[in-house]
Amino acid sequence: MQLALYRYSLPFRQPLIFKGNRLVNREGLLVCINGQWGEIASLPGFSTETLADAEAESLACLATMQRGEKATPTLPSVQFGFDCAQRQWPANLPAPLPPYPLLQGVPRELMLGLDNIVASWGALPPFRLKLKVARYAMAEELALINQFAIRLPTTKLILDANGGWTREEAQRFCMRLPLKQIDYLEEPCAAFADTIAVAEATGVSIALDETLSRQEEWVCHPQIKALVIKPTLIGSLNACEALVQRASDCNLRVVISSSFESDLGLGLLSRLASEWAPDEPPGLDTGHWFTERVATTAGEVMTENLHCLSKMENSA
Ligand code: OSB
Ligand code: MG
Repeated sequence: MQLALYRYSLPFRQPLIFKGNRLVNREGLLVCINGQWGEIASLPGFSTETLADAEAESLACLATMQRGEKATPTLPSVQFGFDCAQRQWPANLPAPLPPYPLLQGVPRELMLGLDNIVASWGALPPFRLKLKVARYAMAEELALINQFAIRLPTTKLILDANGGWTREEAQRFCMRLPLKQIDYLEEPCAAFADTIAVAEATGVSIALDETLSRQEEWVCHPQIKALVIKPTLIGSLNACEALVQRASDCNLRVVISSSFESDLGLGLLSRLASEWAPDEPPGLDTGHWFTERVATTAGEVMTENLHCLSKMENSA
């Protein structure tokens, strides 16, 4: 058995802010078990564990496996990495759908760049487009959304508030949305009960994201339209599959979404998306924030660019 753990650090094109954490580089781990890779990349602001926690648990799990015993990680990012590295991947997955575009930035600047953005798509604008909300002045965010709705009449917008509003703020915002062009709004409020109250008061469709990774209780509701599944935050592939099953039971769409993993992690997530949600464009448009890769375009991991934390081989 061959076991190895590496650490990567990939610079972002521009610093990104995750729930108040300003990140210049994305740091994570890559685990290799008998030639098969997994990625362990807890995300500051979103993961409950730190990268140091994940590294310590990963090394302990590798030592357990080295002794010929079964490792059972407990931290979500470590579970995801070890599960991917040991999974029997299906041989004939459908070709992955391209991710829907994610536009991030200051509304006023996005508004100034709108002509260029629209022109870059030419005659074929995307079916869906995601914008972050609850970050800047409400009037500016609404102005941008309304401009997109007018300029791209065939595009549906996905909005994501990351739980940033009170019930009243969310209601004020949603009353002024062009609802016909809103696909869904992710997590308007921090509490599930507030999110449902906003949906009922305004008619907006909802998707759950943080509610799932925080493992909060939730119930099906006619206005919940989709589950956004971030495997790095959910953890084991079994737990992800249970959510896919629950979505199917409630007739909800499943959107597999990134937590800003490297190109390697994005490739794994893309394969999971084509298996679990073959008809749904995934939320994986985060790779363009990186200026470097961990693997070649052919999928060969460039270990010479990584920091090796452990490398072991035994006869088992
Ligand atoms: O808010 O959904 C989020 C990435 C990291 C942390 C949180 C989020 C995201 C994304 C990923 O938005 C892209 C997507 O879901 O479309
Ligand atoms: Mg989200």
